[in-house]
Amino acid sequence: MKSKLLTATAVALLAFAPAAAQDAKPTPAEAKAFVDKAEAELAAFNEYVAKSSWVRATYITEDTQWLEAKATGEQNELVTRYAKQAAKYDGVAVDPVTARKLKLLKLYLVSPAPDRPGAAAELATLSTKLDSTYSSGKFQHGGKTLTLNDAEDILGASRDPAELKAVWEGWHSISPVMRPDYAKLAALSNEGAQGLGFKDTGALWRSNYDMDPDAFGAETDRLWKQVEPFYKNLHCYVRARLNEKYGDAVQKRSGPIRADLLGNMWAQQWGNIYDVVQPKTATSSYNLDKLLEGHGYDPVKMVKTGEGFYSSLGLTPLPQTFWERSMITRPRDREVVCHASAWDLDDRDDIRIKMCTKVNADDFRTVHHELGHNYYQRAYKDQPFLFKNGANDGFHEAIGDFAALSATTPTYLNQIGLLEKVPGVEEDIPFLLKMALDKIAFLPFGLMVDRWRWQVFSGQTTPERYNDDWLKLRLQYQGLVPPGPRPADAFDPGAKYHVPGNVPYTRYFLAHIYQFQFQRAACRQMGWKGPLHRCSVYGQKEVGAKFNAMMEMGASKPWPEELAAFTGETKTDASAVADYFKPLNIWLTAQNKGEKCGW
Ligand code: X8Z
Ligand code: ZN
Repeated sequence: MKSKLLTATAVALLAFAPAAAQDAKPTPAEAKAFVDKAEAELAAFNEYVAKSSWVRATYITEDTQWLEAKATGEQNELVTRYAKQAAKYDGVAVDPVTARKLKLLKLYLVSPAPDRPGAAAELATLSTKLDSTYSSGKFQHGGKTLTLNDAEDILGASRDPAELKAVWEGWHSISPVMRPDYAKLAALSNEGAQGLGFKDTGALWRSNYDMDPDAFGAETDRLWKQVEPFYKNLHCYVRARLNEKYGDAVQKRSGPIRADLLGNMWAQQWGNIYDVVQPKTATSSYNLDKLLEGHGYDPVKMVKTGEGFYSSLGLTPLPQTFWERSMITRPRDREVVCHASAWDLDDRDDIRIKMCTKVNADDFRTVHHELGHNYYQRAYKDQPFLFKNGANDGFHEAIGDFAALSATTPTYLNQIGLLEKVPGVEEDIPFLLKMALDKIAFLPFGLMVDRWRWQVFSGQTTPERYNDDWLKLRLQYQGLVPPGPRPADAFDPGAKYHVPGNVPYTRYFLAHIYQFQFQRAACRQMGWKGPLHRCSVYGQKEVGAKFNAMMEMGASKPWPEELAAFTGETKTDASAVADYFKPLNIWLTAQNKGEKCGW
């Protein structure tokens, strides 16, 4: 979560900039001076925005919403002005650093506001309201009021199809109220993006990858084609096991899978139903949920363990303020944004996480994920302001996931005393199946969320079609259907955090590929000869140093160059995913013999 802002004085300065200079073509020196000034002002104001956002996210009230919206509205107005001014330097022969900064300035905002009075304030108010509505969403079930956290626990653990359906539908009842606001947000954001010269907000989002936005769209298609057969294999296998467990009346052996049976509210990670789909012949000797619980882990211990992993790579421990200022558990007496995030409040050392941590395997991974963001932020803190960011947003999401690939190996769990005995090769398939239920199952979801938003922004999906098109994409990419007919006012995309939260999602799709490229490269560097999934970089200081060197580059270079710095590769390449899961894909193909795969 990043946000940047400027002062009221800065608005005045920009608005009344002398007109004389406008005719003559600006010089490279003037371009550089402009960027320097923009960076200084954006940096100074950023702390104010970050703090108001932090307070709202950890204490949702009328007043904190007002404060955040005011701060982010001013920020949006000012950054948009700077982005427009940056266009004045198009075609000026500036140095490469200034050129990159001018480009990043135009791409800075997720949703730029239209350049007319009141528009930025309206956009900011809508954003804060949507995020807060989602975060305080509750529904009634079995005589109780449930939060998303409660509902997620049931979706993960219950094997009663009627209960799963009720809870799934219950959570999805919190979002219809958001639909008109979301439509307004999308329209304002599009108008703002067009004002900056983009076709629409989707094109703005796709312009963040050091290539033409259309080329980036095509790149995601290419990557999906690389992994789609594997997903279909997993889908087929899981569907057969669900059919065996629940029978034809609940889950047929052919066609799409019922989304509420997969252990997760959005069916984006399926690891929670491992017990339902586990191999009949090879069993897993441990369950990470139970190990954590059995060893008396609490949320702080989970985070300390995460820190320990990064320290083993030679990274400096988290600052004392991290422990004093982070929100690690859900406060009992106030509304907060529970969706996990990592923050950098002062663009230097004031890094924090905000999580409603539960002691389970999902959150064990999430802790490593969030800390990855924090270590990245700290690594690039000495970069100039506009380069204090990931090489691209997929990198930012992949850092912690890469760490978690090692931190969930049985070898590592054994090293930190959680697991008594490291299982032999006979448990490779169970382990890989668990991993695939999270990582491979995620891929089509990681893609479809923004496929939907790209369609919304391009105008292909109008508000009346919001839900139908969402369901169409869920079916097309994931092969899933809702547990029953949806009500006419349903707005299912609003029941996924990143839609009301206005956070682009393709980043996670990319991260699910990058993390395996990082893993493959790191394991090569340490001379690992065994299978990729058994490799752990725990304690590998040289790998850590090289990884940190990449992280320190921040957004200063095009991402292929940064990828090459660590991996030697310059392309996003799903062959690393195939390498990691190779034995499982072969195994799944054998299991699926005789099944009619696909939907
Ligand atoms: O939103 C997140 C992180 C914060 S950046 C917890 N993730 C995606 C999600 O929950 O939908 C991590 C995995 C995908
Ligand atoms: Zn993240």
